[in-house]
Amino acid sequence: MRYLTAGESHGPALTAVIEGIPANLPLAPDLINGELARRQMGYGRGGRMLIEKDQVEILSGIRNGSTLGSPITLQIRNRDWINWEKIMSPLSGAEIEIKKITRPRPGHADLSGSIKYQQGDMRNILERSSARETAARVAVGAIAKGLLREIGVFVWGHVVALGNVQTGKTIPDGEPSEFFNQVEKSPVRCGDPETSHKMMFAIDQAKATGDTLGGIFEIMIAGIPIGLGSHVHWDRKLDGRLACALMSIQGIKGVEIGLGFQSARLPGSQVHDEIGYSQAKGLYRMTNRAGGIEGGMSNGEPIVLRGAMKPIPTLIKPLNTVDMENKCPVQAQVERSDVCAVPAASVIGEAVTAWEIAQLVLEKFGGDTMAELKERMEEYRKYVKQV
Ligand code: EPS
Repeated sequence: MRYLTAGESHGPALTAVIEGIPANLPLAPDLINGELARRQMGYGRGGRMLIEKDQVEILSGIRNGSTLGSPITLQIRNRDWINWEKIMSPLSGAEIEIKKITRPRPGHADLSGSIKYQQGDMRNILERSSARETAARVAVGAIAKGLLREIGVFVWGHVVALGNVQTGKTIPDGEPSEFFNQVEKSPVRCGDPETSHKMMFAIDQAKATGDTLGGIFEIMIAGIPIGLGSHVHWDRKLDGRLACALMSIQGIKGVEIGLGFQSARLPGSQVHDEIGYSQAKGLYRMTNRAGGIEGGMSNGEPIVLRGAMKPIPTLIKPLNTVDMENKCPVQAQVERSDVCAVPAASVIGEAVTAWEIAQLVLEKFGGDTMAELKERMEEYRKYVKQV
């Protein structure tokens, strides 16, 4: 399985082409639109989210509500395009004078990108480095989530920290869906209502001072059988693949799995998960500090990952920079932007990890159709149970 996305933030549309989804996966546009709407929500977003109402158009690969096995093309139009048609025109000699962006924002792709691609106008970099691109990845991830649901795998995300406000509430063992119902109700996607309010207040404060806020989100993936990924080669390791997926989201600066960095500070006896066996459960772990991954493979426990997002680099009270026209000190470009996008990042985290898991499932079990995939997984699950 593979996919590509294309599109500029203020261009006509975002597009994704996906290859390798098995045939006969039921897929309604509403399933994708629901995920797109979740990504757009979140306290702390800027004016752009009032303009956009992301809706997917399916251009290929799905017929009568079901996948065909052929490449799937998804398109999400940018409603803001009508305000940018001239500035973003693909034609040369647009009649309006285009104001070049020459004051790179510290923390953004502006400076390195403009040097690397020899662009005098940094808009030619920021349009593609913008996190608008993640709308396409969430649409792709919605399909992966749909596939995983069919085989009993569920992916959830929530916010655990925003600036220096942290929630002490962790995902409960067993049935986490009630906890995640609470998360869906929170404007900052936090499972604890009291902390949600504190987080919203922190966003208000950052906004009032022209600043931005980062945070940490957590992803949980349940229902994965033992043995996804592999210990035998570096690029087949499940943890490596998931970390890469999360790190590829705009603004992510760190990834943890299970105890993560904390495991480096604790003795082995407080890090590793002891193994038990019962008739009812089969083999199981007494704790899940490894976050469901050992030796680059799933160990049957839920996978738990965290992503740390830096504060958005477009500040209303801008940082110091250099004007690339004359190398004089100036203040960075101020573009309309969000104050905080961590709640959205948790939805994007679900999407990119769901894609990676779906890909690994197909690598292990193969199948041109959903029926084949389900049958092979069922057989394997039976085998694991009787070990
Ligand atoms: C972004 C800047 C803002 C965000 C955008 C990401 O866009 P604009 O410059 O048009 O106001 O709103 O995010 C989205 C458009 C989105 O759909 O998430 C950036 O610089 O990364």
